[in-house]
Amino acid sequence: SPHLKTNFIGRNYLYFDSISSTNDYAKEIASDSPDGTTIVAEEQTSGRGRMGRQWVSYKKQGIWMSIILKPNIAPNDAVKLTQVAAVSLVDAIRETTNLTSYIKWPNDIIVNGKKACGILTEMNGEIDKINFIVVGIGVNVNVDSFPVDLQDKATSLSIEASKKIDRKLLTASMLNNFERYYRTFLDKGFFSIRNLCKKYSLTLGKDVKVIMNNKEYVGQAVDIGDDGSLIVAFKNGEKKAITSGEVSIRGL
Ligand code: BT5
Repeated sequence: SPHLKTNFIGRNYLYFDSISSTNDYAKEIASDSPDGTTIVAEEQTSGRGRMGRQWVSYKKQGIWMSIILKPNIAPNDAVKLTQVAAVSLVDAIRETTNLTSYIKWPNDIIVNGKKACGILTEMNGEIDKINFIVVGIGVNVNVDSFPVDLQDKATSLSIEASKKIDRKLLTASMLNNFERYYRTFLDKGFFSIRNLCKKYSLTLGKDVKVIMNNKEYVGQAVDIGDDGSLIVAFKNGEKKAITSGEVSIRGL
């Protein structure tokens, strides 16, 4: 694509008409693939979300892709790449559609209150060393209708913009932005994109429900930590940095 301005992200580009899951395939080939290898499929037959959830990936209606990365960072830092992908998506969506989107921490991109993209970051490595990371990105670009159970929480860019969106332009823009933010993150650390994460956040300032050890707690999201975590202030005055587990915005 002439629109791709990257040095290494997406330079090794593997394209499939149909695949089970680009993340699964990426994990299979990662050890033998160069840094930045990008896998794109027109359709996924077993697209996945987090915790074994399903990801609806209709043929030619979205961007279903995975990026293989081999950074020299601590395994704990892998989650920050979800935030790198999220800010890249918000910029790419604005550049190609003019739509304003927001990050629902940690991995959803929301347009007009509904989920338009999801990110699934997976890591392979040991306690002290990363072998590779796969950042999976699902964007509902031209999906025109969703399964009944998703209709009130999912949307597509074409539905929100009331017009078809060029998937190639959006993919290139996403990869261009991703490489830029990824380099900034590697060179300068997460704090260099933290302000953008805060600016684009839908979660900050909202009441959130946090599920920890099977118990539900209600608090207010007050900050994004310098490690990409969500800082939640609870009623008893305690503040906690949430790095994993489930956070849901009440009322969304
Ligand atoms: C995610 O999980 O949001 C991560 C989605 C990552 C998908 C990409 S596509 C390329 C790569 N290959 C894969 O196999 N996956 C990645 P989570 O936060 O767990 O959200 C999953 C939930 O979102 C589901 O349980 C549904 O409720 C909802 N959902 C499913 N498909 C959707 C869609 N197309 N659009 C919006 N919401 C959806």
